[in-house]
Amino acid sequence: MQFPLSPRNRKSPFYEAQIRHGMTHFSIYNHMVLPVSFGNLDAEYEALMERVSLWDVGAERQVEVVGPDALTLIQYVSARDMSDCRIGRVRYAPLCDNDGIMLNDPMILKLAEDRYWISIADSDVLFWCKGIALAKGYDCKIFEPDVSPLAVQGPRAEDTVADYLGEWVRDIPFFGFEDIEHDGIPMLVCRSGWSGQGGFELFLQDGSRGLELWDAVWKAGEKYGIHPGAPTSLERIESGLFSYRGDCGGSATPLEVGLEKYLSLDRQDDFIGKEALLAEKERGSSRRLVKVLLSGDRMQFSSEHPWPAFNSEGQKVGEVRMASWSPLHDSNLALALVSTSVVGGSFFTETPEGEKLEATHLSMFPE
Ligand code: THG
Repeated sequence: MQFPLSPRNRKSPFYEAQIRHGMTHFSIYNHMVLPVSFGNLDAEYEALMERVSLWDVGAERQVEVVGPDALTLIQYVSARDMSDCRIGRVRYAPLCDNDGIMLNDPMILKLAEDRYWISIADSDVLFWCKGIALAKGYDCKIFEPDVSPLAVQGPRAEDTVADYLGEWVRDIPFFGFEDIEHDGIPMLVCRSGWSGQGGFELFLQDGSRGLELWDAVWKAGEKYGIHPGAPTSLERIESGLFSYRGDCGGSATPLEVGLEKYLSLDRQDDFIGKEALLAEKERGSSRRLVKVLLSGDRMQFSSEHPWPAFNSEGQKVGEVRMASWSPLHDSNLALALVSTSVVGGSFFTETPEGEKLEATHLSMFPE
């Protein structure tokens, strides 16, 4: 099977560097190419855990909201209170529809009192926000700016970025950022990234400088053993980072997938989904995302399809969403969205090849 890329599948400003480093696997994210692997998942995992890994995450698009009603729009679409967020800080903030179903789980960056970037996961938040602003008559501009994040992750990420940009970056707090220009390249330097190993994201603000930025970070990271990589489905499950669509298929609420601590349900002001989420919290969720160990042989890449989950009586109780081999647990590790009736116990799943596997409870996600 081939996957012919076309101009519809946008490439990031770092794309040529991915080809140069021998990218072997990619995915499509926000209609763009998102690198997945350079052919050796073990080496990529090791570089992330022990050294430093450089990721083209340009597919994490920004939705810029600017103008007098920018905060009003942000507050209405975000289930997390952003009203007391300071300039230069980021919050992880689920967006929901009126039924409380999560539409995206972006990071929201506050650039100025009247200017925000919604750094999105894989769904069309631009259209959602434009539609809401139009219907509500909000006075703000909503567009996709020329911004592409490059992630530097791993225990030597800070040394790498400090060698490139200066020692001052060590003082940037988690989910804090600075808007700078370095050697004429405009970028926002943020301590963030979709791994539990620490690091930075450089939000490039001029797509024509992508390869220059990639090469400069690469050069700084060489003495720390920098390696080309990508967000890994394995490490992020181990670290408890949620993947919108991957973990829920676009039909779950943030309460079901363990994101309650990122919701501000006691807010005075209204936001989309508030009533539904409060009602769900009151009656208790009927499903929950859990981390489980899966029996069976070592899997290579993460599973392609969700697999059905069954209880011991053979009744369907949900889905195994993502499964991957975990060196940390020396077992296959999976995330499953299942009925609360089996949460905490074991259940079964069946692969497309007809193999029956047992799932043993490890923890609630994201703990
Ligand atoms: N970087 C940028 N944009 C993004 C992502 C990113 N957009 C899409 C996707 N990732 C959004 N999802 C997440 C999920 C988790 C985190 C960040 C983005 C995260 N969570 C921390 C945790 O759970 O420990 C901290 C959350 C907090 O304390 O507020 O970092 O990676 N640019």
